[in-house]
Amino acid sequence: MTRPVLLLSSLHAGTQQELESTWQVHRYHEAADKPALLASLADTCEVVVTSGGRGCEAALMKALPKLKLVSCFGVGVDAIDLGHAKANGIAVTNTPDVLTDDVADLAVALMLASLRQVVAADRWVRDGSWVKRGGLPLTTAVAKRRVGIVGLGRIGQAIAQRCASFGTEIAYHGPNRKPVDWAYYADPVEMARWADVVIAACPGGAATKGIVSRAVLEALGPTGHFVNIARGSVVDQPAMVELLASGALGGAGLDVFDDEPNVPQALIDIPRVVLQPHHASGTHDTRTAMGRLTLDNVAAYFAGRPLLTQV
Ligand code: 8YV
Repeated sequence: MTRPVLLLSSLHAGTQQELESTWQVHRYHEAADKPALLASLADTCEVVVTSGGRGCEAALMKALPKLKLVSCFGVGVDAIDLGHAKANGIAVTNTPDVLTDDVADLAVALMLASLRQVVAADRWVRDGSWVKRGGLPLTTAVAKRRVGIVGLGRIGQAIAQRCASFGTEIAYHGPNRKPVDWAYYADPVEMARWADVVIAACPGGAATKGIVSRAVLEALGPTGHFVNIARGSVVDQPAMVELLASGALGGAGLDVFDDEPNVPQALIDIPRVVLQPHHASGTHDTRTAMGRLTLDNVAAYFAGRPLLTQV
């Protein structure tokens, strides 16, 4: 109870409750005078807890010279300055594996929703179009499609396995070829030329910024669909919006955006695009499991035990 922990953003309720009943938690995000809070913790605070979305910048780490651990509620650590952490002996932990199934499920749900227009079809029934106009305009079959996955890590592989069960052809792009039977494309544009659906499942950060470029989206074309459960930064969002609006890109299912929670009005205005509020891991089961890992890493650090995960 005596050890201070700096919390940078609100967390899954049960996780935050347990964190606050176990350690002396200071809520940075709610502090009126943030510099004063940091100054008051400078001599004592060894642990920061944050979310994938909030991350942790170098300036904040610098303000806490005793900092030894950043425990991240989320697998993606692109918003954490890993270079600064590494150079200063600050461990960074995350929550891999426990969210893989849910995130892969939502990727597939977005693919199905985009190809089969599940959300537009729901509106068709509710707004009386079925009665007034008859059946929904025809949509696109899933089984015959070619799916190209950008990033064949844990989540990308789980998406590929799910897609395989639908009978789609599968290929992937990433920095390295993997020991799998699926076709590898070193060039994402070439993969998009081959594919009907491109699914982004890679980490965010500098290495993947804009990897789904205008050229990738143009190669996917007017009958192609783009799904993003990775990070908004991995796609050229202005190009994506422009191509979707003009019909040069067929459809999209998006869980992540630049500048969340703000979504461009131009995207909201395209009814065939399926939009989600960055909640691929947002189930009771998975958020509880992510919280357990986040809490257990903090406890392991204070007890001097090995960390359970490390970036
Ligand atoms: C969470 C995520 O929404 O794990 C990640 O990288 O993007 C999501 O699971 C997020 O981290 C919670 O803030």
